Amino acid sequence: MTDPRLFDERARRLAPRALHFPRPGDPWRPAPDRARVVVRGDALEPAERAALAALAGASLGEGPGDGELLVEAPARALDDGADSPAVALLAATHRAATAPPRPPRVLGVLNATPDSFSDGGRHLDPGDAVAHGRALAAAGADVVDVGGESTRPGAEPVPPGVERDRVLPVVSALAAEGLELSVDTRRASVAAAALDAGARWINDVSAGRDDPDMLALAAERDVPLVLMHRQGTSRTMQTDPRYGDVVAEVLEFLRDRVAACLAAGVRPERLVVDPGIGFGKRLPHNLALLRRVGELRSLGLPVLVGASRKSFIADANRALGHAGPEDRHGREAASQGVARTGGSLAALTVAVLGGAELLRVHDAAASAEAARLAALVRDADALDAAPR
Ligand code: HH2
Repeated sequence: MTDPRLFDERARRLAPRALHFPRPGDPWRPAPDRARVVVRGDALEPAERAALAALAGASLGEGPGDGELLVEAPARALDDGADSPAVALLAATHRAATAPPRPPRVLGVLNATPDSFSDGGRHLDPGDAVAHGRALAAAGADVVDVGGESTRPGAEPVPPGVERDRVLPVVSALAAEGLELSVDTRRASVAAAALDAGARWINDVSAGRDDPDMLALAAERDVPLVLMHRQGTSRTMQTDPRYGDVVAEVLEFLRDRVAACLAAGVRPERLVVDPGIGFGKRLPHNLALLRRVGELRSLGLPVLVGASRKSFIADANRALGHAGPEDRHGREAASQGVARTGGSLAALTVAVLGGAELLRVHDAAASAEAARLAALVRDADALDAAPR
């Protein structure tokens, strides 16, 4: 359950996060009995530092980033220091990061666009799009994510009327068949129309920054809202993305956006956070976000990862001296679904092992199967609970 302390002013200044991979050889998930939380040292007041240092078995050391402090303590000890705001915040951060993730759910990508990077142009006709949405659901997508504007690097924005006309007939038809739908849009007017037509989620790659009305809409309709990190805009984001510690910066951004949502009246139970793989990130940034996706769980919210078929997979191949099919045949191969399958499933597996609960994918059948298996590996006792 989300702890509001994770989003208050104090938390935003301290920018706490649970550290999952401080050393090679550490386990995939943080040990529930040992808290390992990073805070910004210069925002820690002397009394708070003293309260942390006084915890039984605690140690304060240098954190991974500039000016950061790594606090390690037995989780039990954190309860004893709950009077101190910093200790209470650390306890909440640790609890959120170690809460067992729920079984993963899959969002199938349905782009009713002429120019999406993977399936652009294939589902521009509403009949084709509806058929594909149906197929995604039949193949195992729990939610179908309908978009009418490409966000691929370099994409030009489309007028809202055009976006609405692409999305609405598809949403109406699939909602009438009982599918759970999300609308992938940065515009409140498009989101509102899609909700009226039967969509149940808003997926906003701008995290409510591109349209000042988006957060109020999400609050009023009380629907799930995906907040994604993006550096720059679609047009510019891959020009020269830079970060210090990409995970810390993404986390800080998401914490700010969550706070803005709460201030606008969105209930925390409705929020989902997403590191925005490929949105203003180079290969090392994308890999770090996948490897350390569990740190995003310290916000206490479900994490969504969309890595499916993205170009970082081709970048990884190239970096390792393997030209993938998409390097030889360009976008055509990717659009036929033959490219990047292995990389997509590998990225999804890493995300699930790190505790991602939602996966945005193109190939619903293979992804749902991979997600189930990865979750079974992650949650060793899940098999005992499952019917056989
Ligand atoms: N990625 C894309 C679009 N929407 N939404 C979320 N929450 N997370 C993502 O990673 C994400 C997203 C880009 O992929 P795609 O829809 O396949 O392509 P395009 O943007 O070109 O339509």
